[in-house]
Amino acid sequence: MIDGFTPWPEADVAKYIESGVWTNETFADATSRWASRWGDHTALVHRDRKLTFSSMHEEVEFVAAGLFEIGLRAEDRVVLQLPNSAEFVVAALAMFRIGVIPVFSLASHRDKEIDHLVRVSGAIGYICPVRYRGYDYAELGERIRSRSDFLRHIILAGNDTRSDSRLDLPRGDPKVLPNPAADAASPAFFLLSGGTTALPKLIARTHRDYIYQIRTAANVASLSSLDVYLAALPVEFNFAWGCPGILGTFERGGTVVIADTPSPDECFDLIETYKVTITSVVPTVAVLWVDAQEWEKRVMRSLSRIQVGGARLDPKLAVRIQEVLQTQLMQVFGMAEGLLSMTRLNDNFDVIVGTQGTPISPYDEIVVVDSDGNPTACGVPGELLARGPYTLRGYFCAPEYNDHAFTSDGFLRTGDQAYITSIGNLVISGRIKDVIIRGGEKINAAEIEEQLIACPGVTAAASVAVPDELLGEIHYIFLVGDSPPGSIREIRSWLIARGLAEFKIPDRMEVVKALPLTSLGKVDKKALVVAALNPDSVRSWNISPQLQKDTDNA
Ligand code: OOB
Repeated sequence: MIDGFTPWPEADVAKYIESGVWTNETFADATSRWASRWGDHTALVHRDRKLTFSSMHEEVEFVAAGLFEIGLRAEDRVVLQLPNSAEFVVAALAMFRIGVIPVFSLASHRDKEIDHLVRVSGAIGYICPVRYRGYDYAELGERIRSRSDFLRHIILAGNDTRSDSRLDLPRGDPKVLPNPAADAASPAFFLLSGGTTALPKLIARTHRDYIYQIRTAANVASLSSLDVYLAALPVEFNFAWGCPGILGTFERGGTVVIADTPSPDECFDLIETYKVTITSVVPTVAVLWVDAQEWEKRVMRSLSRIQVGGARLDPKLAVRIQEVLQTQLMQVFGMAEGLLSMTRLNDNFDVIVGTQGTPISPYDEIVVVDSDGNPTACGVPGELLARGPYTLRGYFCAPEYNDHAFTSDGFLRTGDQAYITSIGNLVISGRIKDVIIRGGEKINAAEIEEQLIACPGVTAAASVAVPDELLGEIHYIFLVGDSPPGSIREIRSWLIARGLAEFKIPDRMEVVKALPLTSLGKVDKKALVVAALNPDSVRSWNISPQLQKDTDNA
């Protein structure tokens, strides 16, 4: 087992194995099982590329051999940064085949994030397109390699023409391949936490925990081989990858269609063309779809289910989704760390519209606790804790962080505020962790603040989530200093030059004299949100000490 991975305690391992929750199967086994069971049925469609289960399996073998010939071996880590494509899926399955562990980076990540992922995962390889949507990933790869002591292989998925759309993975002779190397208990891939520290923590997902997750989620979503799943969100997002998503669809012999973007234009065409039956989106995408459908009615009769999750879904929008898209809504609360809670297809209207359902597995354990760690009464909000057969027991290589991220009995502190309704459904009612969820993308406040404070002329900074009709939340920053940047454009250039991904750039900024503090001396972010929503309000904290005295004496 690789160093830095936290296994489940032995008693739980025995319990999950005896009960049949975990099996000995790896994703390498699953890929060949799918090919024998579903052979000529279409597995994967992206643009003009179509793979059956058999041809996908063959492709995986060729690419696994290509990666093996380059020198990648079991337990090596490789940062995988490919856009939505059949190649992403093939590359990931090929790595599972030889026991190499991909780290799922977001396509939007840049120097700062990739450097970090390489460092914490100990990656020796990085797979990226040569160029995509005008961005030169080949150059990014070179910069990353020049800064790393151990990153050896930059694997460009493309030829030298630097064309924007063509992705080619290395191929080799499958005869060189050893028998599948990994075992079911070992990590299959790494997801990134949207958590509370400045840079994302790594979440090792093992073969057996994730295979259990995709099967259980496929049951809850009633997937069968007749289903066609549209991967509208980024494929590296846990939601699209396996809740039940791409892998859950394969597991049931269904077809996966991959979209380049979640735009209604593109996705509605794909839904019509391929008779898509199920998809998953974040609330901001759902808004775009509903608006587009109201504007110009499209025939999407095949779409029988839509999963919505990743951020709070307004009940009014939940109603509109069902009415306008004429499909059954499933609310999903999920996290890369594991726990998935979903409304069920046969739940009543109020549950579907107003709650995030119940955990998908009878082996999931959830508790809501108050600030002293005691369980709250029904309907009373507190922090949601989770433990179970597909929820991690420790972040990768983060022993100190793990000490407070988990309770002494192994429950993950989710950082989400929730309550349980009288009939047992979960409602996410707020957030304790300092994260901005902008259009479904997670931005860590501490990471941005750290960057802003490094900016010349800035002495203090706060990054907050302000409610927004369209994006759910927008990213607002407050700066203090003698000569802070005067505009959001300057901030943008500063952050981009620091190598930060573009989605983390703040939407609005305000320069203030001081940041408000709570009685404990921490930055009072609630007061900042109120200030952001009421720009004309008089704020006592935004007055210099001298002025404050003068006001007091007046
Ligand atoms: C999904 O996963 P992550 O890891 O990107 O983000 C997890 C966080 C949660 O802790 C929570 O703060 C928020 O995203 N969240 C929701 C939510 N679903 C996720 N907040 C309110 N309501 C919801 N329904 O976002 C994710 C992973 C798998 C499936 C779906 C979403």
